[in-house]
Amino acid sequence: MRAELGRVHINGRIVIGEGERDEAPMLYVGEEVGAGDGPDVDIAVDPLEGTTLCAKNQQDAICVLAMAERGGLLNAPDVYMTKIAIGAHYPEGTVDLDRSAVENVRSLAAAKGVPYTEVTACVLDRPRHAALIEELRVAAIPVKLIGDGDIAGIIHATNTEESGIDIYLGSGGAPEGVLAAAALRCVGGQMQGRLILDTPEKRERAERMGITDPNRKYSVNDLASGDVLFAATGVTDGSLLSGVRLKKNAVITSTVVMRSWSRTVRWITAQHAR
Ligand code: VTB
Repeated sequence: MRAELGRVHINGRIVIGEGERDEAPMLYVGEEVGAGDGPDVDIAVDPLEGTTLCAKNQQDAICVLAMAERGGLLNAPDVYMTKIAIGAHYPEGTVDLDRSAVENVRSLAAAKGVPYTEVTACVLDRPRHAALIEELRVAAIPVKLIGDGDIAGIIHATNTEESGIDIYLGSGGAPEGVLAAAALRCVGGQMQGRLILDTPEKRERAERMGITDPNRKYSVNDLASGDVLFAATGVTDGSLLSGVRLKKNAVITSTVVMRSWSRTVRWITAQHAR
């Protein structure tokens, strides 16, 4: 990976990666990558988003990268982030993190012109979401629980016709929040996130990473700004991408590459000799 990145004409810096400086052998936060003779860019990676999904060969384990102009990606500490996301083409402010889940679903349903019991919410299946899931179910709102992988969950919320998901709700990793925001910059959609800094240690860690307001509500643009590129490759089969296929003499991969300025979405099936 290092050798390959070395040939890429960028002056890259990992801002979200495998760990703090020197604690991981490569792709660690602060590592410089690229040949150094191209544009100054910041890179966020999640080399295996959904390790448990991969271990169990379940849907939507992906390998993810986002790249932005220097300073374009929030240097998010590895803490939880409360997230809400919906697709494009809804009026700004249709949903808001400071409203209840049911209020948001009702508002989204009104904007979509359907009964709110026909709006499907995607939530990570975790004990910490018990109250949220209960609130939705009591209101008869369909809930799709996912075992892992909220980057894919958020992308699904922007692609309702294919995924059947209208809104993503709940908390997951903050780095995953930045990566999801990068994807939304390319495909459209609204998202808000707020870091959960519930201990002095987390607040200090965030402060060291330049976060001055611990209660800030981040928009898509606050999380990923300027020109942004997002790429994901399927590891296991999923609703987003096909997984890696091992053939006798080749490995087949399926990748999506998106760019914010052109809003192009490219689907690439690649054959790698082995
Ligand atoms: C979150 C989510 C990720 O792991 O980080 C989750 O953002 C971990 O949550 O998409 P828990 O600590 O509750 O297990 C993923 O689902 C996969 O990396």
